[in-house]
Amino acid sequence: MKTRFQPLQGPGALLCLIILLAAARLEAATPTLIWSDDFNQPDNSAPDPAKWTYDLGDNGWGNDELETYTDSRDNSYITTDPAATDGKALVIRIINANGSYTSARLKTQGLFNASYGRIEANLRVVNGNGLWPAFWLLGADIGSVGWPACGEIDVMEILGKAPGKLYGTLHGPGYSGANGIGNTFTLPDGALFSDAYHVFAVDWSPNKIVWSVDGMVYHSVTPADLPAGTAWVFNNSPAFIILDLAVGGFFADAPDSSTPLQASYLVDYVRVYGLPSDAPTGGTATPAMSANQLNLSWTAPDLKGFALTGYHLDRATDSGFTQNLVQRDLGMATMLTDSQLGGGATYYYRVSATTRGGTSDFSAVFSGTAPATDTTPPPMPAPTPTHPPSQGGGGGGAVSLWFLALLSLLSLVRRYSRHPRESGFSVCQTKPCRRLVPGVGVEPTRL
Ligand SMILES: [Ca+2]
Repeated sequence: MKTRFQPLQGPGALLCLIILLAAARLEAATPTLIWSDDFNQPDNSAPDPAKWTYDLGDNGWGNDELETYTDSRDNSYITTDPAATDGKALVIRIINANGSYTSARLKTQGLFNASYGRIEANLRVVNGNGLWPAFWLLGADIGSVGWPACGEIDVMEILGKAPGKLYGTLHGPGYSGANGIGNTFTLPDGALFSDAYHVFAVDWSPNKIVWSVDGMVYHSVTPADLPAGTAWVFNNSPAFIILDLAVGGFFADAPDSSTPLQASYLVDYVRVYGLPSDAPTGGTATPAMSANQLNLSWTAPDLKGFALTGYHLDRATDSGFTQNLVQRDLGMATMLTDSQLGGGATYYYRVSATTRGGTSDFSAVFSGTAPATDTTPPPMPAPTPTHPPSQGGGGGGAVSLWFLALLSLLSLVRRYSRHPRESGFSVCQTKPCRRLVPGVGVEPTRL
């Protein structure tokens, strides 16, 4: 069970930290899986509608393509595939029916946007002249700024006429279409990407995007690689994922009689990992007014669009964090009191942020010396009561008044009990007695 540092509640808060002799454990900055689809639903079912939607139609898609995209199960469905890591895969199938092509283009637009991190997919592409499978990203702001200002990251494009060659390309304003900034990777020994699954990925970070296949980096772009005067539109600019199988057009060339009438592009999985954020800054450890306590604080880092889930704090009695190391996972507060420290001892701290995108690096080390004595000012003297205090605070005054009223009432009862004929109050026991309630003018109920 984990114990916790406690958020600072107030100057008098006494918040305890039990010192544990924890083994040294440096927290690595680990990417976190933040979105994925393994396409492991029952055979012939649709791709998860919570994750995928469709582009539909036959408008050529800016490339004079031939296919009509549909949301039919003829063109996209889940299948059993022993070659997939989990035995299940998404099929995107292109069908040639008398020269009319139907296919599918799935996208996460409006459902999920990727940002900094690793975006990867395990894919088995197709072989055939004119076919053009792809795995790519478009800036989520395409609706407002248009293309190519939204930015486009082509993680994988492979042409069916030469499926041993992979294209990775970046498109943006001033470097789009044929002027995109790309590179290629060709499998050795005549191997084809259509023969087996391969993992295609980009690692996207501020001012840098890196392309890889099966872990081998073959392309990288930074703002320094852009044409002069053009803008890098990939910082703080989330993008949605697209998987499609096109045919024909400017890039892929036309299909011919050798092109299969049906071809299946297989998607084992798509996974998105977040990158760690920057480290927290401005850490301080200042003596508290109470003995044996330090007040800690720091400043949240730039989270780069990832949601903060908390902080991780290390404390030790040496700056190398090898002596008396204590490690805690905290909430989202950036102030807390560390207590039950050794008076006069110096403690060293470092803090990292935990986000949906992973754990950040540690902050710079900060330290403080816990006070040995209590410097809390003496409490204010209690005011002298002007009348005897009553129990129960503010309600005590009311109790006292009721008590006095009851005594008065008993006194009246005793008085009138000795003179029943003089009373109009409660002693009309043998004959009717009329008495108006003052100010109301109605008769009371006769007893
Ligand atoms: Ca799968």
